[in-house]
Amino acid sequence: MTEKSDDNLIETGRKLFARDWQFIWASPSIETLPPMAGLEIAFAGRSNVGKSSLINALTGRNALARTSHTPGRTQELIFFEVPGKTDLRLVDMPGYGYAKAPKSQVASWTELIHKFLQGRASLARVYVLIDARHGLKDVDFEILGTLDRSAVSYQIVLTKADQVKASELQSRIAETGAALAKHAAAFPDVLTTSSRSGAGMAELRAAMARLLEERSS
Ligand SMILES: Nc1nc2c(ncn2[C@@H]2O[C@H](COP(=O)(O)OP(=O)(O)OP(=O)(O)O)[C@@H](O)[C@H]2O)c(=O)[nH]1
Ligand SMILES: [Mg+2]
Repeated sequence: MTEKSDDNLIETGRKLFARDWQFIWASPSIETLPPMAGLEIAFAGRSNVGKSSLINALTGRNALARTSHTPGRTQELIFFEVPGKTDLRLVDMPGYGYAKAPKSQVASWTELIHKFLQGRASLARVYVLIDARHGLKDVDFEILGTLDRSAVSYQIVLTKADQVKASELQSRIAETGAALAKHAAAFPDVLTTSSRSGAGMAELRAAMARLLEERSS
């Protein structure tokens, strides 16, 4: 099989995300997940890192996923799909770490996140979002550990790149990449994005298009 060129993948990714993405399911618990169909790609990260905003930017929709200034907006596993297509689903997740919510609730989201990441056969990849201003924190390493143990492939995406200077972004990419060396299931390359400016969206869409092609061939 010949490798598709980067340009081809960018175009395939653009088309994939120009489709009519819709909300299909919200699950507050591991017992109420939708039946598996096709591949799932999940977006995980600390509360307020920009998971829901990234899904909106990828799909070119302002309000597909609900966003907020206040950490703790997304409180369930939220599934998106294109009507009539069952090849790919996107999963928005509650955040972990600090949130403006009772401690018991944050603990139950965290348990839900870890359970979902460990035990979902259709989960093909997880994008772990990290705020470009802050880098990896202890709570992030707990998630990476769960993904390593369950052998779910994941890639780090630095978010809010518009908020840091180019030089700071370069050192954050380097230090994040270095920290990943010990993590078996991690992609070594770190992506950078801004949902505000659109930077990095074409590359992230292309990465997902590549995954879909690899898994369906
Ligand atoms: N400057 C900037 N702000 C962003 C970007 N992405 C998200 N934000 C802002 O960050 C805040 C949180 O965004 P959300 O998308 O709701 O974050 P989340 O990770 O889904 O948060 P929870 O659901 O609470 O875990 C909002 O005020 C967004 O406008 C970005 O690329 N640049
Ligand atoms: Mg959210």
